[in-house]
Amino acid sequence: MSNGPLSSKLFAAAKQYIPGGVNSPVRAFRSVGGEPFFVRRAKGARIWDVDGKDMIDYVGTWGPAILGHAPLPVIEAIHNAAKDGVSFGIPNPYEVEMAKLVCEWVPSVQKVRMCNSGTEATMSCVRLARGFTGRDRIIKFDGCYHGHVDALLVAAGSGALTNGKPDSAGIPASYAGLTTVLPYNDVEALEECFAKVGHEVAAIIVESYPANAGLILPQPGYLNKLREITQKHGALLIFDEVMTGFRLAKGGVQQLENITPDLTAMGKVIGGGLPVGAFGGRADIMDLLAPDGPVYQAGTLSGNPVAMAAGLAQLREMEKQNGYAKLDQLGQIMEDAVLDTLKTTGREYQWYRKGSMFCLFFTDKPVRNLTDAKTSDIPAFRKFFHKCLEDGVYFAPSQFETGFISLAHSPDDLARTAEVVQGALKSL
Ligand code: HOZ
Repeated sequence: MSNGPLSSKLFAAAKQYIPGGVNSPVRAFRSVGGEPFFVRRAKGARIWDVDGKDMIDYVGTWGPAILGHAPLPVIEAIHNAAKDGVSFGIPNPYEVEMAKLVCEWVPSVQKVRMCNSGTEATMSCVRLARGFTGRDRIIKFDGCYHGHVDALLVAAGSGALTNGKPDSAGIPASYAGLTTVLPYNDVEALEECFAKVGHEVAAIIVESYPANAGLILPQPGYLNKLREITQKHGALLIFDEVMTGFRLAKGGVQQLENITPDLTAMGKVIGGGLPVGAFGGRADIMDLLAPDGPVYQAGTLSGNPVAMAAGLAQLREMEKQNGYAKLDQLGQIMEDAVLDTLKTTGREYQWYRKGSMFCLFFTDKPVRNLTDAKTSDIPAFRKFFHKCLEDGVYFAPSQFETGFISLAHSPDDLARTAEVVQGALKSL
């Protein structure tokens, strides 16, 4: 699909002043080809580009828009907070309310600190884990993305015990070498790794449901295994719930799976669409943070009153509307329609969904890890993506991302989406 003239003009200008024309690489549409559209307005389940085209949106600003775009309670909370000042750099009452709510909602969190992004949250969890254990090695999984933290931007090794290689220029190999990458959902590889280097491991960090390589779900018992093996070897378990936290349940995956991680990284939904992250967990670990302890972490805008007010309003509205149960119902409607469409179009693509998060992998192979996900037919995905966009449905511009349904998606939106998806699959 070619872009409207205003989007094209803006992209040309953006490329002169912003690297690649974007402020985050996935927005550049490189993995689907073509150019990004520029958004003028977003409301409910829809976004409008600068050329006036409207689309049903399943990106939802990459997760935060759980009530839909620009929900009234959040917008009012932002206005009310902003009238009293947009940043103080000294404690404010909203921060205390937010901390109390997070500790009440997220089972493992006894203390929490706010920051400004998911990247800051995971980075701080890793630093805390190293400070607490006095060990350096971190284990992460193939296909899990934890923001652009140096130590976590590490390519997946093909062998289970391969030490990390930097996945980005600018990261010293010696630094990345402290990260071990394992295949997700592979108990044998995990046991082998701990048998060799368990005494060096500060923490396992895992996206509780990996949602940055499409959506990959854990095999039964796998997350329990991570909990057991870390406990046995004196390492910490860090759940990255930036994508799943406050989206799948009040207490995220740890509530759904009844697992107690030591630390949790949070973000996205908790900020009501404003830039927010948070990390929390066991009080004895969190108390190592400055000013009480020796692990330094800070931020001028952390606990920002406007962001806190927006996040609190969004979370309270979710509770008021019994949002998680409703989102699951909407997810089920979409799932039924997609499975039906796959049957009628004779495609054996793999569909995964949990609540309001979903992914259709363009492969007939069940997806348990990144290697499986990479068997997807990327050219077919590209065609599908552009056909959907042309017909007014915006999915993430990459096979390796997750889709999000919001409370603003109506049954009519979902029915229209099903028609568009069917048409796009038929066109392949
Ligand atoms: N997969 C990313 C969100 N967790 C996409 C958003 C971005 O990098 O801008």
